[in-house]
Amino acid sequence: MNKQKLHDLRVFAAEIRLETLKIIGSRGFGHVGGSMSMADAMAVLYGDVMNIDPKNPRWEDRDWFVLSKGHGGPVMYATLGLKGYYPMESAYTLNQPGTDFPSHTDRRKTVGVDLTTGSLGQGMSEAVGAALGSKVKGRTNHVFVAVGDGECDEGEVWEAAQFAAHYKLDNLVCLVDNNKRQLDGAVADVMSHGKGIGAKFDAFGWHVIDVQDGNDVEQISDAIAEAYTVKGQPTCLILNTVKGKGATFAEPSGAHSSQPTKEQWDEAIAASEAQLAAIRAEQ
Ligand SMILES: Cc1ncc(C[n+]2csc(CCOP(=O)(O)OP(=O)(O)O)c2C)c(N)n1
Repeated sequence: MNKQKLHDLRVFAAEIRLETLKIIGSRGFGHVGGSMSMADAMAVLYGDVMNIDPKNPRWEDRDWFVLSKGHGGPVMYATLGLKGYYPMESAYTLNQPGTDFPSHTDRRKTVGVDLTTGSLGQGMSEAVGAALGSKVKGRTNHVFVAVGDGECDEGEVWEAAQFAAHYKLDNLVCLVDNNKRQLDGAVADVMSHGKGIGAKFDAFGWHVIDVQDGNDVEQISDAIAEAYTVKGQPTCLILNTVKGKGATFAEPSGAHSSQPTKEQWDEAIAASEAQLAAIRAEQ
């Protein structure tokens, strides 16, 4: 990747982090952990990879993105706002009565959200259906789906994975946000994954790419470029991420949801602004 593009994607990821904090901060509490771990993947998808048109969100031939771990809604709202799908301020009504920005993503409410999610596991099936539908219609687009490592406890994820491999859905890319934590603590303690989530996808017939640092935009980008070369199989990216990445009050503990004090919010937003300024100054 050329230096300018790398720089732009790192800036975009830092902008997404800052806006994610502001969006959740407007409500005072929410799923900071699993939103922040996804910021770099969102930057690569929406900043470079995906063929989309914010002015025409339902354009039929667009690439699709499904946030199966729908509780990460804020990172999606930050990304779509920065892409110009709506004025960012409208997302500062997160989860308030009458809002178009519920805590979990809803295609009927938020412009740019392709499919509704929140019940873990279901988004994976929805994405598989969208990918199959694209094939049936002869489209050349791609469908991306993000699942959590805790979400991979759901049997539905594996039914969908089996189906996707059977139907050779090489237009489908699954990103596993492998941040090692879920709601109740460490994934390894709550429900371990045997030889690993990647080994499972491999056994189900997927092409699997282990992205050592899932918070590195260049590594994510390289992995997606590889996914685009794979024929006859869906691809799974294991993104080894950090839960709460970049949120001063959440990263050390890897908390699932957070309700920090006003001072902690102010500190986190100031740190995130400083981080963005530092990345912008690099070149
Ligand atoms: C079917 C279902 N069961 C339980 C929940 C409640 N829930 C929301 S998030 C979560 C943990 C998810 O962990 P993970 O997929 O690792 O998410 P991340 O750490 O990336 O935020 C749970 C159990 C749910 N949303 N859906």
